[in-house]
Amino acid sequence: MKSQRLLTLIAGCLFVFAAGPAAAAKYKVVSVTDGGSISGRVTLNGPAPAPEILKVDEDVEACGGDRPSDELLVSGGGGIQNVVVRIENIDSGKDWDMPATEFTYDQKKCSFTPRVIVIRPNMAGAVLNSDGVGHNFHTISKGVFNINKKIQPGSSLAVSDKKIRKSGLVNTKCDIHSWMGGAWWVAENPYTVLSDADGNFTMSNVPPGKYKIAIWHEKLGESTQEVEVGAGADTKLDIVLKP
Ligand SMILES: [Cu+2]
Repeated sequence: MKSQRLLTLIAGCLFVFAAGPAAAAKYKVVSVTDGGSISGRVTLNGPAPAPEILKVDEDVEACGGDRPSDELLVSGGGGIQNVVVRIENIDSGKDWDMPATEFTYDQKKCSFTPRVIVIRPNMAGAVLNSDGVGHNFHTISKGVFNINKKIQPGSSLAVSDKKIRKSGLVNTKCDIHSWMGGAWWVAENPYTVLSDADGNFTMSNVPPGKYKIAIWHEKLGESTQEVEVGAGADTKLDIVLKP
């Protein structure tokens, strides 16, 4: 009886272990010889709305004063920063080319810096606190990375390479400073990029084929577009989002 229970326990552990990293291991790295690229720009349909002014009513001396929200950043030319553009239906392709080194996510003057990051699964990193006051780092996600922890002034929180196994969205906030907000996007495959300050993005070495491009922005939400990539060719993709 005792050994049977032990066997059941071992089987249970094996199952949990096998089910854990499977989600991130779905993508298969192969050599891409005739790859094309997808490049383009994310722009706003219409004039950029005036940013909301965030009221700083806690630790004003350390944090600085009221500030415009950086949730929606639109350049002079209408480009939108911090949009995650990714291929959704791809099982195999190029190797991961985003750095495997640690990511850092800082809290500076009581704002997340940078606000939005794209990381890969099983990536180690650190959440820093460069401020003279404590932050209570709090993440919300569908089982990707959930934590609720105080980080002392000048200290940091280490994220081990075993913590983030699933892909998807992680929203970040601070329970002490209500205006703080940001996001991590854990990539499902290396064809996952973040638009720059002028809304530009590019994906290289894409195997020829038809793809569904998924688009996500913290404030403007999600949408999809279809593209077809030809061998050795660049496919232009213009993405227009509604304010
Ligand atoms: Cu804080």
